[in-house]
Amino acid sequence: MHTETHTGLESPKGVWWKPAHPAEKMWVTIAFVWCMILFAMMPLWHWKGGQNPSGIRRSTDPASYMKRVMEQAQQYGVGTDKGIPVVAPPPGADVYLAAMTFQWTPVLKLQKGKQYTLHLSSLDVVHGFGLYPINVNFMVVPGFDYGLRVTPNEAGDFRIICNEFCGIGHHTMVGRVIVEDGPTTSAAIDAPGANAAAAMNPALAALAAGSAK
Ligand SMILES: [Cu+2]
Repeated sequence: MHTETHTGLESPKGVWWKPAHPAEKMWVTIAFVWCMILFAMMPLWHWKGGQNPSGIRRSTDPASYMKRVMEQAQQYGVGTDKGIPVVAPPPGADVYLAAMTFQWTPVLKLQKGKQYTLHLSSLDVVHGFGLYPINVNFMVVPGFDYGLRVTPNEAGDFRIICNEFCGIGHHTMVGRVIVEDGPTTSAAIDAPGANAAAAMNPALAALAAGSAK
């Protein structure tokens, strides 16, 4: 039993020159082999994991991104939902979703089984796109436009939550994605047919208008 006491100033007697116990050698070998397996998994996950973003990313600024969101509301707007524009872009379209303290704009109506390019960007601080109750998470960063190729495989009324703490109203930052089985209708909207672009938050509309790019 090791009964000797020592302080941090006097180092304990070394034993490194004594041969290692076979069990210790065994554990070192297992740990090393495991390290090598994990090391090989990194590039393997990159190619085979299927978790990589689709690679569309470009830099942007809040004003020009908001301008795209506005244009989309003018083009594909189908109504409003609690004052937030609802857009129903056709399959294959580029869909622009903006995050800001403390809301997601616009509400998206998509069709099940069709592919879209979902663009995400923040107009202020870092937010997190979390699709509830499905496990989809993506960071939404100001100044960058991330385009993800998505194909909704389930119809339903989903909520987007923010999973990156962004301020006092973080917990109220809830967005909405409606996935319909078949062509989109105006159901489940407060004001079908209302001018979606006009419903845009005036401060945001001014931001987009001010960009003039
Ligand atoms: Cu947040």
